[in-house]
Amino acid sequence: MSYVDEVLEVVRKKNADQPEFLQAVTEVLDSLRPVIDANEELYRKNAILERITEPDRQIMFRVPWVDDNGQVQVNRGFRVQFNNAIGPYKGGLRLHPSVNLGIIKFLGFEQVFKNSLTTLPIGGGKGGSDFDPKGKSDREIMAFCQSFMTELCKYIGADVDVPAGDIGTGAREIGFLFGQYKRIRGMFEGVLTGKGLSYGGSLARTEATGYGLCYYTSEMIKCMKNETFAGKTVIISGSGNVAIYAIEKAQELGVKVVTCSDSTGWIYDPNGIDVALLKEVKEVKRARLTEYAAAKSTAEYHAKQNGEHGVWQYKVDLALPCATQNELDIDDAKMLVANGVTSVTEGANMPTTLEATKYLQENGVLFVGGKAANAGGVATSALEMSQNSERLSWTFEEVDGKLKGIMETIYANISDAAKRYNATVGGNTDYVAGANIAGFEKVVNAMLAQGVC
Ligand code: NDP
Ligand code: 2IT
Repeated sequence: MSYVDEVLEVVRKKNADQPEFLQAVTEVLDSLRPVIDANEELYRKNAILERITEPDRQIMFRVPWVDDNGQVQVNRGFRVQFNNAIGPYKGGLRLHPSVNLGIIKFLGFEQVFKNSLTTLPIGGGKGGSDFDPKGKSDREIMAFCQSFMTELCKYIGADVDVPAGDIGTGAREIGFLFGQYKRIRGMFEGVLTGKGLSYGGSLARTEATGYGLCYYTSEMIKCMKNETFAGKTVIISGSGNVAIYAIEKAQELGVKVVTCSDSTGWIYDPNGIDVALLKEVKEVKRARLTEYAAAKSTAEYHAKQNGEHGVWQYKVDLALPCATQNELDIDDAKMLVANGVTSVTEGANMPTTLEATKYLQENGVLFVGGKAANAGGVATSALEMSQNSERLSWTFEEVDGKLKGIMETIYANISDAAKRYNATVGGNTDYVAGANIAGFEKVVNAMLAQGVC
């Protein structure tokens, strides 16, 4: 049996109840086969694959807090510190009722490769809780965040582990978390990113993931197809941080975005999504998309029903999934291909199932996974860390310019890695393999140099 298959078998046995983690590991190890085969003896001797698939540590803790009725509530908190071979652990905190250890491990595992691709010195980690922020008052959110940080603060620090936002964790939550860290540890340091601008945040961090996704997509279609992003029509899913700023940048670049969605339904607007209205509904009112539809006569609102294709049913040029994992399945992929969609670039983490990914790639769709395409968010977090270290703030243009450069470099590096290993699929460069290989190479070199640890 090959080294990859041996390790996959062990990982599947040890983590049988964590389907998302197994999905992420299977995708990565499968695509690393050519690299592993070329270095099998060295990697086997050093147990590289066993070590890279096992987190350095997994922290789980009780988060008790008091709701507005005086009732004590209890949630489960997580921080998985996956790999710090190339820098302090870095990755977001997800607050969503679906969060469990397997979800946090999949996200932490992917973060290791993504952070390596950014070219910046950050290791991989992820955390969160099964706490549901929806419908909670600001006081309840603060109570939860303070309790969560009371435990988490024992394990993090500016040079140790630097959390940030993810689903359900935005500027408000980061503020409450930062305040509690500062209070308990007595230190004002860059322990979190995505901070407010008045206390160490970076300009352009809010926009970075969505903007970076557009910079990446634009660069790829320029290099691969000699086409411009401008003039294209696209579908975007989600209506949170990543989706909103992907829509904003796409429109700025002359692209028409005709959809957005949330967990209960989606909007189709053939005239293009009104991003100012979407921000008002989602960022200010924290309301549902029905409010968007009520305020916009050209928009159709569709309530989500199982078995429908949602935003994936429309005939457009490109698709940018920006909501959550496994939101694009094989039937959706078939519809995208039938509709002539030419590229799928992931703003979310693992939004496309393995089966759908394979189908898209084999049918000539340029497919780029989130590890590369959404790396602009964490890259800009690393730029926030740099600014905190030198106690300076860069201008929006400076940060945004660096972000654009990083996304173009990621494109070049993953294309180069794919070329070096002849990784092609469906007549295109295999960007999934390219990203995993390029991300892996840097981490593995650092692991080998640092000995058995
Ligand atoms: P937000 O919380 O701001 O928005 C999440 C969006 O996804 C909302 O529209 C939400 O709808 C929808 N969504 C969440 N869970 C589900 C679900 N189970 N089913 C259907 N829809 C769902 O999060 P972000 O925009 O920050 O994150 C979106 C994705 O991007 C995630 O995969 C995240 O891991 C990834 N990501 C985020 C980065 C960042 O910097 N924020 C960086 C890189 C990746 P609803 O409001 O109804 O729940
Ligand atoms: O998935 C991700 O890359 C993020 N949620 C951002 C992490 C970060 O540390 O900025």
